[in-house]
Amino acid sequence: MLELPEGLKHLPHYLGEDEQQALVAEIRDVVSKAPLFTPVMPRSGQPMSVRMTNCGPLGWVTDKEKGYRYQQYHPDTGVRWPPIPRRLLDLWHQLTGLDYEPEACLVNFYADSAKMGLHQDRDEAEFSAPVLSISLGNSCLFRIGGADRKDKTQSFRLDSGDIVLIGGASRLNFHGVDRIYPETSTLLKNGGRINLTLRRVTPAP
Ligand code: MD3
Ligand code: FE
Repeated sequence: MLELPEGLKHLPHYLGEDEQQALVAEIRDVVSKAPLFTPVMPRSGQPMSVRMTNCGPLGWVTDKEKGYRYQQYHPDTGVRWPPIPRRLLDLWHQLTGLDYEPEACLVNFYADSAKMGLHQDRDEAEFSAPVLSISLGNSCLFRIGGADRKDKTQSFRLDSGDIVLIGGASRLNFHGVDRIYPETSTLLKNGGRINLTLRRVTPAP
């Protein structure tokens, strides 16, 4: 019997088809105002295979010179990120039970060939708040380990409409996306996968 890391909650198929479709429409609107960009690794400038954008007062960005950070503006257009859609804020309050709002919603878009290497999320100043993740479109193979890169990892599949809440002891665990499973969802006409993560970045009020 394998158990998920303490503090990680997987809610399979939490969102129904209609709510998933509504979210995709809202994300398309976000992308029309804040176009997807290709993030690069600090120092090496190596492009990642995932494309990204954000909504909310702060957005996660990266470039060769300044590295990983949160900022108020889109890195290419210099325009402030669009607001987080009400539907996502409602889900945050319902699922976290917190009365304060998330500040960043990172939108990851995976083509069917994209993946994300094992990493920690540690660019936030507030680790007591959980991260809320929503998967849309094709399924993926998600991997999570421990707080040390060498800790053993376990993998499970995330399907469209699944929600993962990452808090407590698992908040600083290494994790990544090993692969996308093509043609496992009809939600996105051109395939691929979208992952949304809602995050508190600055200390909670
Ligand atoms: C476990 N995204 O954006 S979401 C990321 O599917 C990221 O796009 C993946 O890793 C994706 O940073 C995974 C689930 C998730 C999000 C944050 C975590 C798992 C996490 C933070 C700590 C531990
Ligand atoms: Fe992450």
